[in-house]
Order: sequence, then structure tokens, then C-alpha cells
Amino acid sequence: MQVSEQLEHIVAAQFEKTLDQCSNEEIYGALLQLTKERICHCSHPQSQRKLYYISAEFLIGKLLSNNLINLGIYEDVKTCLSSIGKQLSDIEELEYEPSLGNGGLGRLAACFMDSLATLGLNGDGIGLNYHFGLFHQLFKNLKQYETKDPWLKKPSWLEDTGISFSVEFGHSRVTSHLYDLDVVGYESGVNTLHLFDLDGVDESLVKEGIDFDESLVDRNLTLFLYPDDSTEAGRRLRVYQEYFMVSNAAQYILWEQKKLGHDLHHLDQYVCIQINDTHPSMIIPELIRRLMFEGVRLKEAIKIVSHTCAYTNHTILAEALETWPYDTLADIVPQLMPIIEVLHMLAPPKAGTEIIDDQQNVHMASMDIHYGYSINGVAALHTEILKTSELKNFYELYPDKFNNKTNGITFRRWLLYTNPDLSAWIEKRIGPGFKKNADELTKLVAFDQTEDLTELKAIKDANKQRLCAYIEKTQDIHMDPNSIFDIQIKRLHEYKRQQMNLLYIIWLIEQIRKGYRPNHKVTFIFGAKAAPAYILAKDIIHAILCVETIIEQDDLLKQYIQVVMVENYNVTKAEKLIPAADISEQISLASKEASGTGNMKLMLNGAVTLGTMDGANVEIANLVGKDNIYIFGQSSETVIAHYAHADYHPQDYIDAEVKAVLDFLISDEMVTIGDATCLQRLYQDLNHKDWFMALLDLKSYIATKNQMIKDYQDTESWMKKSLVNISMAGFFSSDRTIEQYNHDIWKLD
Ligand code: 4GP
Repeated sequence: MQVSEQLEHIVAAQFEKTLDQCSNEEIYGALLQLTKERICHCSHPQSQRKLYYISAEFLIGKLLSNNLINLGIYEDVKTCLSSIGKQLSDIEELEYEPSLGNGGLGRLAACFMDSLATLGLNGDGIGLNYHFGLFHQLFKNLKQYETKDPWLKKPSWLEDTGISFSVEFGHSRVTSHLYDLDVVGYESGVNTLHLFDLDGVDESLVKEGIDFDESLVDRNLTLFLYPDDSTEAGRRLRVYQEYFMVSNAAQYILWEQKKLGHDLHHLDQYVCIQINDTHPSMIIPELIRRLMFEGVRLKEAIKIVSHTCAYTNHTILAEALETWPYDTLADIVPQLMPIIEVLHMLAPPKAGTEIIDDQQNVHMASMDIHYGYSINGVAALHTEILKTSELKNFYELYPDKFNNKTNGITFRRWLLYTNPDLSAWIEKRIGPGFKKNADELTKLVAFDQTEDLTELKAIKDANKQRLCAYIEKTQDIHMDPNSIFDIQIKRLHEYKRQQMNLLYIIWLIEQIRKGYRPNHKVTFIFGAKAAPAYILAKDIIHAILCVETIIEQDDLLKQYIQVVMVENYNVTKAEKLIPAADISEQISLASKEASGTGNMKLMLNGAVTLGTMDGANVEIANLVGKDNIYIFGQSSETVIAHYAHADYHPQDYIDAEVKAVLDFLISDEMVTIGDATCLQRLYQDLNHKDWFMALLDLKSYIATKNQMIKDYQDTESWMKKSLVNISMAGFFSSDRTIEQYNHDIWKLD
């Protein structure tokens, strides 16, 4: 049936109207139904062996357009709507973005789901259905405030399955409720994302703040993602949530496998489980326990689970290698403790690899590594660092378990959807093959004649115009589309060094005031949420917002620079920002960014990277060559050595110029509009601690960024760089990543 015909049927049945009589809300509902009806005709990949990808986050973004694209009816729907004077983008605005993730790890899981379905691989996701998500970020008094982010509205993509399980804790027992969401592949099959919720979850418990009352765990467990973990209550909630997630996962997996008639003694032939970071690590003891209920003996259960589970590490920061006090676990999940004890005792006795250490802390990653059959990092450098430094002791025990899987992104969302004009430009030159085979993008390198580049520039300019209109509409801020758009969008974290970017801007302010005139106006755009309890990250946001205001109020400065901090940065905003970027800021302290995926999205959309040799930047640099990327800063070896010798002192890097920049943070100008305590704290930290070494690289960052701004003047040569970046981005398709996971780890078919 034609799209228009089907839509007319739906609205006639639902609203007794014709399409042109419908409101945008009604059209949205009808499109949702149409999409679901079409999905029903897609087949689920069939293979004996199935992957369950367990993750605390799935940052899936809005689904309407993505599903329409993957079903191949996006253009038809657009045409149909425009025939009645409507725009799909207006309809799409009505959709709430699911708030099921925080950053890269969650977005990666979403890209993986897309690629699994596209490649026809039998793999489902398992996670939680957080009602108020992470949080909604508001700026007030130049500071970040957090409010709840209610996104679960009707009509919804979620299907109530009616499936539920019982999950017991030390002091209580709760019932779960499973909601499923279809994940449609590009012109192919469909998989499922299973989101477990609490039966009887009570949204009315949340008034203003985001806190957790343990006595209400049967009503509040799935309200928030990552609540404040600076408090004991917050940390305990994580344990509750994590166990709730994996107990449901284990029960679901065994239920489904039994339904398929599979012999649980051979579960490892039928199932593989990918443990995404340490949040789902308790799946190991829980699955062992559940197999024992099914009559499998302990030793055999351990063996089966060890051949079933694989672990991905996403960061070397200690905060992600979760450890829980033994007593906390014993209190919340006492049933797991005998198994964890056995796992600890059976693991090879090697210093630094203990599951339960001398201080009675339980190390989740240790459990994953001893009892998982594959351990992977997410970019070549990251995996090397795991092997040679962070997880060295484990690598010596299990060299064959370690492997690298450089991250990727789905080009359906991050090119076809976000940048339709660029996609059309590409298709006109190399045909549509790149949509399924991203490597074909390399054919584009040949299209570097002036006419090609002029068109490419026009596409970038139009995207910048669109971003300007969006920011004007949403934040009432006017931006200059002719300025260079220098974009840093990612979680706010000291290691990502938004503070270094800010110090550059301050340096520039001081130069302009001394008479220097930049070659080109630059708009510095930030998008970032700070974890609610991360004080210094919030101070950095505050300082950025203060500087934004100072520039705005200064007639001289605003001719040359502007700072814009995008409020409530999320997937929807990323989709608007990325196609409009000229400069992609990837400036983490070398060794600290496991991979990055924003770097890949920005490159694919023609931005030129300004980065350190960190994470996947290293691979980007190798692919595009040194003329098409701007690299600065110290190497990961140097940084690791500084940490090892504890010999980094910010004072060693403070000369008169840097001092002036730092002093600006606590200048009268700043303190009159800002909060002196926050600014002082940041100032003191940078002067005396600077744990992520912003000052180490500041000078080379300033020089390299200046060079970049200068080079931007030569439009043709800049656009050539942009073209090379687009052409070489094919490697970063998540289809490639997923093929590698499947080939080396999952072996689904
Ligand atoms: C992130 C890493 O920080 C980022 O480098 C990587 O690209 C991403 O995972 C996906 O692998 N880690 C997290 C986290 O988001 O919570 O650990």
C-alpha cells in the first residue's frame, strides 16, 4: 500500500478525519502506527545463536525519522505531508527524546542496535526504562540546574509485553514489567530492545529534586538514570538498579532459550552476552545462580557462563571500573555472595587481579575478566593502554582474551538523516552504495575540483544557517553564520578539557583587548551536561557561561568572537550541531578518552579535527594524513609517565601569559557577574592541581588553533581537508565495528 493511502486509512479509523484535517499531534500518532504496521512485516534475524547486549544506557534519540529512513519510506512520507502543507520536521518536534543514556557509551549501544538489525544479526538489547532519564539541564544565574526529564508520553514506541519477573533484594522483593521497542535495520530486519521497568513505579514520588529513598525501592527504582553517586544512598541505588537489570536479563534469557527448546547445559552455544562496561557485571553470578536453579551444577554453570559472557571496557577512569564494598553487596544482594566468593577463590591468585580485595571491596571488572571469554577496548590506543598499563596484570594472565574493537557510528542517523544535502551531494557523485557499504566513501577523494568544493561549502553554510535559526528559536541567541563554528560537544569532564578550550577563549579576549585582530570571527559552541555531583565540572560550565556573557556585553569582543553554550545538550541537539561544525574539538588529555564517537560524527559531516593523539583521534589522523587534521599536545606515553612519577605540577607551566589567562577567571569582571566561590575553586584547581593537565598542552593548543583559524581563510584548501575527512570516515561505520564483534567475539552465524 502507498504511504499516503495507508495514512488516510489510519486517520479515518482513528479520528474519522482525512489527513489534511488532522492536527500535527494526530499526524504524529498516525505515523507512529504506520511505522509499527510496516515493522510487523520485517523479519527478525534467525540464527541459532543469539546476542544479548546488556547496557545501563541506550541513548537512542528520537525514532520517527530514523525508522522511516530505515524502512525506506522517509521521502514518501515527506512528500505526502508536504502535499497537505505540513513538514515532517514539525511533526517530529512533537516526539520526546528518550532519556535513556548519558554519553558515548549509551549512544554507542544505540548505534550498535541499528547496525545489528541492518546486518541481519540476531541480537537484542537489554536495559532499563528510566522514567525521568538522566536529567534535563537548565541554565539559571549562569549555572547548571537539573530537573527531571519526563519523556514517556503516549503515543509511544514502547510496547507493553505483559512479561514480568520477580527480583529479590536483601530486604525486599519487586516485580518487573517489560516494555519492548523495535529496532529496525536499514532496508532489512528488526531486532528488539528490551527495557525493564518496575511494576508499580510511582512517578509522583518525585517532586523537585532527584533523591532516593531506599524504603521505597519497589516504587522508585526505575525513575532516574545514574542518580547522584556522591552519597551513600545514590551508590546503593546503583547496586539496586544494576541487579534489577541483570536479574531480569538472566531470567529473560533463560525463559527465551527454554522456549526455543535449547538445552541449558549448552547455553554457551546458543547465547552470548556482551557486558557493556561494568554496570551489568552482576549478570555473571546471577546467571550462574539461575542455571543452578535449573539443575546445572555449580562448576558446570561457571564454565557455561565463562563461555557466554564478553566484556567491553569503555574508559580507563577509575570511576568506571566499579567496585562495591562487600558489605553493601551482602546487604542488597546477599544471594550472590556465595557465588562471588567461589568466583574469587577459583580465580588465579595474581596480585592486582583479585575479585575481593584486602579491603573487602568487590571489583566488578575483575569478575568480568576472569569469567568472560573476551575483553575488548574501544579504539586501538585504548586497547593498547589496557594491555600495557591499566589491565596489565590481567593481560599477562589472559593475553588471548584481549582484543580491540574500534567504535563506530551509524551512518543512517549521522549522515543520511542529519545531513540530507551532504548525502545527496555524495550520492550524485558516487551513487547510493555508500549507504550500505561505507568504504565506498573513499571514492569521493577524486571530487576535489572547484565546483565540487564550492557545492560542499554551500551545504556547510546552509547547515550553519539552519543551526543559527534553531539556536535563535530555542535560546534566543543570535549567531553569525559567517563565523567559524568551533564545536565541542560531549559530557562535561575535566579529562575532556572544556576548561582548556575556555582558557584559549580567554587568551583570545586578552589578545583582542591588546589590539590583536583575529583573521576571522569564531563562534565557540559548547554542549555538555555535568554530572549533578561533579562540582568542578559545574564550575567549568559556570565559567563558560560567564565568559559568554562578558563577550556578549562587549562591543569590541563581539565583533570577533562569540561563545554559545547550548542548553540541555542531547541527541536531538547533536543532530543539528554536527552538520554545522567547521572545527571539531577533540582535545582530551592523551590516554584518557577511550575512543570518542563525536569525533567520528563530526568528521563524517566534514568538520576538521583539532585534537590530541588520543582515542580514535589516532586512527582518524592515520586515515586522513597530517595535512587534514590538527594535532597538538603531549603523547599518551608522556602523560602516563607524568602520572606514574607524580611529577606534573601546573606551576611549571605558568608563565606571565598563562598567569594572565588564569587570573582572568577571578578578575573583577568575572566575579561581578559570576559566583566568586565557584570561580575561585576553578582557579585554585587549575593553579595547584590540574589533574587532567590542561596547562600541559595549553600553549600548543593555542598555537595550533590559531593556525587552524588562519588556514580557514583559504576556503578551497580548507574544503579539501573537509572532503578528505568525509571520504575517509567509512572506517568508522558501526557496521564495520559490529562485523568485527561478530567475527571475533559473537560468531552469531
Ligand atoms: C565512553 C568513553 O568516554 C568514550 O571515549 C567512548 O567513545 C564511549 O564510551 C563509547 O565506547 N565512556 C562512557 C562511560 O560514556 O560512561 O564510561
